[in-house]
Amino acid sequence: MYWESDKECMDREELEQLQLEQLQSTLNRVYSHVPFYRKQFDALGITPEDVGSLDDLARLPFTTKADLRDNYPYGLFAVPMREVVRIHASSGTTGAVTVVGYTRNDIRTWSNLVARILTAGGVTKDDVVQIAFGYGLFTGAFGLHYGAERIGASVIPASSGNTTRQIQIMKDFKTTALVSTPSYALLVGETMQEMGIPVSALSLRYGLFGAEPWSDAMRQEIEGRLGIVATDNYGLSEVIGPGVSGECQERQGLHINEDHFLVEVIDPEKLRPVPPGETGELVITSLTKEAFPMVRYRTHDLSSLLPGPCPCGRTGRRMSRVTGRTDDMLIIKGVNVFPSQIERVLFEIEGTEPHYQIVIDRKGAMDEATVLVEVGESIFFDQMRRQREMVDTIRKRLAHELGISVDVKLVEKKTLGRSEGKAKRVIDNRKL
Ligand code: DLL
Repeated sequence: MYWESDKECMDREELEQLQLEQLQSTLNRVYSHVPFYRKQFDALGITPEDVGSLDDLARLPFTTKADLRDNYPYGLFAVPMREVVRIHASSGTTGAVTVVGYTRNDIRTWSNLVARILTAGGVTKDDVVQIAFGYGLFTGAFGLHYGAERIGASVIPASSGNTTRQIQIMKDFKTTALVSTPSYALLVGETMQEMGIPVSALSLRYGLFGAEPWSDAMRQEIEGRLGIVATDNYGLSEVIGPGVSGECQERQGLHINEDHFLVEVIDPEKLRPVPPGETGELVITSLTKEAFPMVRYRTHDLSSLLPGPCPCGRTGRRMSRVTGRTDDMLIIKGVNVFPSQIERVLFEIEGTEPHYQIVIDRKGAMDEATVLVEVGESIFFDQMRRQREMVDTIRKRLAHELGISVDVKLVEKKTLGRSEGKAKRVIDNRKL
């Protein structure tokens, strides 16, 4: 089943023609309305008219998270604010968040793209869809919510957390599709078991999961516990949010919405395309966005383009599941965290040494992060009260900075391993 079969099953040649036309109009739009892009293009002596084929895309400069930060908050918007009807944001490397905007048309496009992904995952207007993503600046909840409404499904905006209540709602409201991070879905399964609620007490049939990497082993575990068919969907705020790509029922890779996004896979060192089928960094150009167009955005996400057609009939190329990143961004409890954010907080707290380590574990379904911080002797051998106060201060400041709670442990000076080369700041014990 398709949401927009004319688009999702488009003839390749026709698709490429459409992509080229949309690319040209995107480039014209950014060149005339976003000084950042104009400057970038001018520096390379390129005008939008020079792009006569899709291959010419490779001549354009990349856009990075740092560019977004430098133009915080609205510098890369291509329309006046009066045309922006929604603003979302995601965390950034320096604590300065990345702000993204949508026109009314963008919201319509976004809803349609998410509707495609939900449909591919099995959802129809007869479904009751429970959204267990946090509603707020994060694109996950609103993106999936609007897509599910677009289909005509009954949407329950449950938001995240309060798992027992979440399960009660699922049972009483006869939820048929769960939308969340995969790790939260696993927690729901485990909590059901603790509550003594069998899967037969629920009406669940489908699960649509994304926003963090997960493995096939985890998929099987979730499917077994919840009695559902689970599909993966991918996206990022800078590009639109969820809705970039998603699996169909074949679950052999994620179909990219290629009539809205041009996807390249590059070698992150050489910055050149990798041979077809090889893994590299995804670089995405938006083709239809009005408020916040993106030209060659470096996602830092690792994936590959899969060869051959999919038995489902969709012609959009598929990408393999995103397994990791090329930078040091961590995803803890579904929230993007950069070690540099932690470092900055620690540097501001008197008495800490510039040595720390982040240990991430998965207890049951949930991520648990502990920050080990070296402190000077005067504190380490001091009274318990001062140590406790310090742990408390660090914990609060980190929660404020990162948006998630982490444990903090003080350790004696020179306890943490030193390395000759790059410091090993992160110990990730999760088997993703
Ligand atoms: O996580 C958008 C989203 C929400 C996608 C809900 C799917 C479902 P950000 O908060 O900007 O946006 O984080 C984007 O999360 O660059 C990836 O590193 C990671 N990510 C997103 N989806 C997947 C996935 C949303 N299916 C960053 N598999 C991206 C692996 C994912 N990683």
